[in-house]
Amino acid sequence: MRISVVYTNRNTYLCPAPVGGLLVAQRLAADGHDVDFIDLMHMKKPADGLVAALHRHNPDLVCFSIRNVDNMTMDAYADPLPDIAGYARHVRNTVRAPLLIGGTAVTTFPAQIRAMTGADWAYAGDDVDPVSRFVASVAQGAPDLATPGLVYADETGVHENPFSICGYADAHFGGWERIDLKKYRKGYFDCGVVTCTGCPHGCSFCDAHRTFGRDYRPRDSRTVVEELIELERRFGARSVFLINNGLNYPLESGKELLARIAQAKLKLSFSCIIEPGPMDAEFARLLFRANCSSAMIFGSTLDDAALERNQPHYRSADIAQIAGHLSDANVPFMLGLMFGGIGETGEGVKRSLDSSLAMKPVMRIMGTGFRIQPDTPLRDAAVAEGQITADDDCFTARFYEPADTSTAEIRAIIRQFSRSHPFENLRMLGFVARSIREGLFGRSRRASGDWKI
Ligand code: B12
Repeated sequence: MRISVVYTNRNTYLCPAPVGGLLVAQRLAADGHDVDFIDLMHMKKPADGLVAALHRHNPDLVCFSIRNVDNMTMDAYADPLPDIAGYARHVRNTVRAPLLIGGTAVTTFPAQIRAMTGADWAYAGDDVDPVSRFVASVAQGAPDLATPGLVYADETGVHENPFSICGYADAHFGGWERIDLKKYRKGYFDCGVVTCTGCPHGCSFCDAHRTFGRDYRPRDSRTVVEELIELERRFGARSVFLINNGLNYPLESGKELLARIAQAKLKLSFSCIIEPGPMDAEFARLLFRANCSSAMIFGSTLDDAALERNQPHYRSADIAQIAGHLSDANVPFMLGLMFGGIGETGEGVKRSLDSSLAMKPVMRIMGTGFRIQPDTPLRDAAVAEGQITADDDCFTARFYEPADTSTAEIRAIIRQFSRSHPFENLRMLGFVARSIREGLFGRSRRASGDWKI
């Protein structure tokens, strides 16, 4: 069967390459289908580009890979779905092929996005085996409507088959020749590489358990390093993002991977997220030796009372300790602070910002306002406090307002903090200058000792 797989994401912020869409495309190609990958990210005129590509390939099936429901950003809210519904209309007007949609956004809201795009089928989940079997059944002219994760409609209504998140322990990512990876470099990372999925923490605002799984499923560190080597040697990648919910979870597999990356003597550098929790000096040194260009300590507030209600698995002292390890190991790090959860107060925000000064991050990424996600404690709180109704499915974005402060007040506190500490930005300028230099001229590998695993 001829299949066109379309990456519909056009959000250029840090510009993630379509690793999931490519995994699906690779699998369908391995199954013997004639697959064309259409990447809308960098097209100047995406609708025209899509139509032209569809005319060329004349597919029997079109697949949309849809990443974001929205950007979850209160101050500069962006919702790509109306444009994506427009691309779906172009598909219908151009070819007589059915439309199958998937991707993280679809896993979160399969029925809603199916209805919005008019797709024939939506697929929720990360497992490509059912996708492969379903597409085979479509090719045989008898779509298997019992496929796990499939959402479809018939004369009796809309049906949502249950799905599970399986992770990528046995997956081999690739197919990068199907896209122009160099264009992604402009978004800083050539590509993302999955190292582990899952997160058991259940933070009040996060729905990772629904889309990324509850249990850690680390990938084999050898496979990850093979992918890094291929990205560097074959595709000239200089910088990648290691995809997981914190490279330090589980700590030992994070260390094993870092040691292997260091041994591989790659020139490419990587960025990663450090989730507050287990992390030690050895891990920080391994980050340096493996060529980590920036680590992002990813937290919400630094106010322990608010943390207790939103992210009880850590305290502000844990972040200070991690910052210390990273500084000692000479690993530049950013501090991600996201305010506005349950129990946040103006005083707590001020204390958080003040205590972050001693940590000396190269950059603070500060945000305000949590988008209320389905199936989260934050949603329960929003319903209990009358911010949304009990039947709200959260498809339309609403941002939580803490009871003892407001997102407007928090924003004012952040603005005041930035005005009061203008020199904090100098550290960031030095980091940006170094990043640009390394982006232009490549990065020399850090001297590494003998790290055996
Ligand atoms: C890593 C990551 C990032 C990295 C990306 C780095 C990189 N270069 O790749 C960074 C930090 C840059 C980032 C940024 C953002 N991210 Co992010 N990110 C993730 C994370 C943790 C993993 C995504 C990933 O790569 N998964 C692995 C790949 C292999 O899976 P996949 O793409 O989903 O594809 C699989 C399935 O979806 C399916 N599939 C995919 N396509 C198709 C197509 C068909 C037809 C079928 C059948 C199946 C199918 O099969 C694939 C293989 O299993 C997810 C968490 C999560 N739950 O997924 C959040 C997540 C996707 N991000 C999210 C958000 C909001 C953002 C930002 C908008 C944040 C911001 N405020 O700016 C930006 C947007 C970036 C952009 N320009 O699009 C949200 C999206 C939620 C929403 N409401 O839309 C998520 C879900 C996190 C969350 N729970 O809040 N992100």
